[in-house]
Amino acid sequence: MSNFEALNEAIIKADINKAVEETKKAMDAGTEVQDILDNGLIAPMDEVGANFASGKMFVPQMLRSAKAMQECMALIQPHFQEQDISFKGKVIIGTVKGDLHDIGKNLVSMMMEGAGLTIIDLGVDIAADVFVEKVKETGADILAMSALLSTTMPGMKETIEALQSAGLRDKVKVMIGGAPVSDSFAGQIGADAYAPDAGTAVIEAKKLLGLS
Ligand code: B12
Repeated sequence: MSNFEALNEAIIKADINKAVEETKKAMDAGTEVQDILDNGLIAPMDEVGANFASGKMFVPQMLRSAKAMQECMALIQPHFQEQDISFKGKVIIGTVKGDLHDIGKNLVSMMMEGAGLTIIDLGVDIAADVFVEKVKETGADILAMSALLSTTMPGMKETIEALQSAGLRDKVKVMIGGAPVSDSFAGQIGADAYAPDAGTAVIEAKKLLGLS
């Protein structure tokens, strides 16, 4: 693992220029993009979350840190393209109703796209009926839902129930993720898969599509 101290600090302090400069430096030095992502960009967000939880940081600061992270993610995104794209599948992705967190969802989209899947990103604050309508309209293979708030997690269950009512549940695989979500929650609400991070999300998507 490389030393990401300066990059971590730039994300925590929301110094976008410095964060971008450090990301470029790491890329120029030939550091693995996965390493930059996991240890340079995602790791400091945990500290941002902890600072927020303990009252050391407020929403506008948290948002600026998130922006800094997103700018850096945009730089490394093109390098996630897999060389051996050997399968195709269509994935609808979105953050559930009432929830505006999209960094993790965007990361999952990015990785899945890099793995050769077609992504239909509905954005944030997506109601169950909108997910269902889009599944019907596009014939997607997978519906992927993200939730970062414990209060919005029930939106995942509602969506699965709405798929059932619309007679679409057996036509689409459902995968879920987000910090408060777990494998056991996935089991409870009848989702087909859960993944704790974007890399595992790609592995699980491939499994759901019968490709690995
Ligand atoms: C950035 C941030 C924000 C930003 C969001 C900006 C944006 N564009 O997304 C802003 C400032 C807007 C924000 C607002 C709020 N936030 Co906030 N936020 C965060 C923070 C610091 C980081 C989240 C993040 O982006 N992490 C980095 C990404 C890469 O990780 P991730 O989202 O977990 O995603 C990974 C996995 O979970 C997984 N994954 C994610 N989605 C999916 C989907 C699928 C299908 C799969 C398979 C996998 C998967 O893969 C991803 C990549 O590896 C977290 C703390 C934390 N460390 O999580 C708090 C946190 C989530 N927020 C929190 C809170 C309370 C709020 C607010 C209510 C604050 C307030 N009082 O206003 C509001 C809610 C607004 C709303 N309605 O959504 C709490 C939630 C507590 C809870 N359990 O309910 C947290 C945990 C902070 C805390 N410790 O208290 N927030």
